[in-house]
Amino acid sequence: MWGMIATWRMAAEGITAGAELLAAGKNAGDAVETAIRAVEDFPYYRSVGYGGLPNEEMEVELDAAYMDGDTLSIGAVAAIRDFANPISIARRLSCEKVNNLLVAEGAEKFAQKEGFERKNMLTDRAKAHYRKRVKEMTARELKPYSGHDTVGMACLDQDGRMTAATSTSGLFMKKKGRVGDSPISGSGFYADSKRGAASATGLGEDLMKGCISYEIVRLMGEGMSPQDACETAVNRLEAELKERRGEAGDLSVVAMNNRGQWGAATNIEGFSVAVVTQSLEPTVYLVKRGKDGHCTCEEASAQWMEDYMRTRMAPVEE
Ligand code: SD4
Repeated sequence: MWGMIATWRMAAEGITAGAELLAAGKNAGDAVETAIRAVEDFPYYRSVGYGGLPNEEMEVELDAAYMDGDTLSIGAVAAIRDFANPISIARRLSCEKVNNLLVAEGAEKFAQKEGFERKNMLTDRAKAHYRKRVKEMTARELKPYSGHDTVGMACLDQDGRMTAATSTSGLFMKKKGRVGDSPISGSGFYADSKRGAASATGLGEDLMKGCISYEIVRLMGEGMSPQDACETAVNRLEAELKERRGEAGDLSVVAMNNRGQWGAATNIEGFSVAVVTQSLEPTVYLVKRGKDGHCTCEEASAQWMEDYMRTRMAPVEE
């Protein structure tokens, strides 16, 4: 069995490319890197890679991570600027014995030395979004950009190896130097080939309070299905946050176990996931949470898919 699950519809083309590798017997590392690079390279996805939304100072600072579930090796970069594919730099760092998580100039220096492609990641479109937001901003409340955000994936190859990976420009208008959950092990991602892999998207500050990706993998290790593990982790963390702090931010997660079963959960409206397995063509699902806290995945309609692309590519009205 092989498979991949990713946060948000934007990952559909990426997992399709990754699935070709998995079907051909390639490893979960190559598949997940290929899949994430496809999202990073597509300029109309506003919260990942090229075209990602800038921070308060109008700079695009990117976070990314990679984890190998066989060796538990982790590599990550945070607040890196001007490199085309942060995921590839993160994966390269996972091969090091130490210095696995590098930030800002340190990450850029490493990437430069290793010959990774430099690129100005700030597009005119992202600048237009920035100017629009500056005009609109009345309250200084930071929220995940609505519609589609961090890409996070869990992947299983034919040899039973699992990987997890993330890539994001983080929260729109974040402070320079702010780091979210995405490059932080156990929060934005976790993979253990003996149990499963998980990844998260939403408000990093809250996802980190529950180490949510590790928690999901832990629950799968105790015998829960990926779906139950995702729901349990989201519902418990949300309840704890509400009890202790009066509110909870956006929490959305995906997971796959080492048999290729998958699950997704969310506490928001409009969360979508992209899934492919040996027995399932690449498919986009909308994740809906019922009143009882259970989440169901409904296949996105052709109309929904069309509307999605149209709104993504529509001119930015300033
Ligand atoms: C972060 N979790 O930097 C990311 C952003 C995100 O949906 O996923 N937005 O906090």
